[in-house]
Amino acid sequence: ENFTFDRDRYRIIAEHPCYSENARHRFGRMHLAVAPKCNIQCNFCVRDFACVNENRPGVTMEILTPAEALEKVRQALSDYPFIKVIGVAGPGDPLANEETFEALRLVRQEFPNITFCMSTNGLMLPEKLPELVKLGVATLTVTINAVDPEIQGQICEYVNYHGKIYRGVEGARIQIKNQLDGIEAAVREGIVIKVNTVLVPGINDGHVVEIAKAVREREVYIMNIMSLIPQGAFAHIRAPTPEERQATQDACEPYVRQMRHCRQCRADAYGYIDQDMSQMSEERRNLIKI
Ligand code: CLF
Ligand code: SF4
Repeated sequence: ENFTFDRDRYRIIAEHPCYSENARHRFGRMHLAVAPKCNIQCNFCVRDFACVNENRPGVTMEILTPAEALEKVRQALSDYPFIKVIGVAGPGDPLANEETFEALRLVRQEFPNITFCMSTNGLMLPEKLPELVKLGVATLTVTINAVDPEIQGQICEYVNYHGKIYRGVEGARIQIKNQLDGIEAAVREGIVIKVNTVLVPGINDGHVVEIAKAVREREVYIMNIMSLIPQGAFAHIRAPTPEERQATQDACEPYVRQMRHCRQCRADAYGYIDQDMSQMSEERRNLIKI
């Protein structure tokens, strides 16, 4: 039993372009932009764009219904069989949108073995985990920008938890607890966890190693430190330099494996992570068809 599980886990990681550096040129992913709503307000996020916790901000993208998402998956998996991962990464928070679950239910009925991935701010993770397990979500990203509520309170303006608004430090306490409890529970279910951290100079740059230590204790597989894209309430903060980002990654490496090849994909990106087909002409897309 354990052998099968380990073998599955090994294959899932080896074929995942974000979890495995070697997979990035061989295997692709497809994001389904089915999740427009968010339940928190990060200070670097401008609504109508995409969740900056995972995505590069772009022009407003088309939101798909679950049925449209299924059709897109059918087409893509038949034309581009190198796509091994179906993910939901916004443009809002996947767990705050019922359509996420509906879309994955539809896809799962037709593709029993495809890897499901998701990227979330973690606020609803403890509650939604049973549904994720049922759908067979294998890899999950939780964005943790601080494990100290005083710091997270400066990064997130408010969280909307069960219909109530909690501001600053108060909201941060709820979110951090749910992120860490949710990760522990997800790891117990065999889900392979990635933690994304947005590096915000002057706010969390001195604190990222503490995040790495906290996630190490919880058996997180890999950490992805991303550069702040200055906008919204953080428009006045500069982005970290590539050297600063690398130094932070190096400082965290002793605690948790570092992903260094993230492309900050769009919430509707598909194909290889280095070659987003959502931004290509049909002519170029056809050239890649198998
Ligand atoms: Fe998508 Fe994210 Fe899954 Fe990858 S992206 S939900 S873990 S399948 Fe990958 Fe893109 Fe970086 Fe994300 S390169 S933004 S880390
Ligand atoms: Fe924006 Fe993502 Fe933060 Fe929600 S979790 S406020 S979509 S950056």
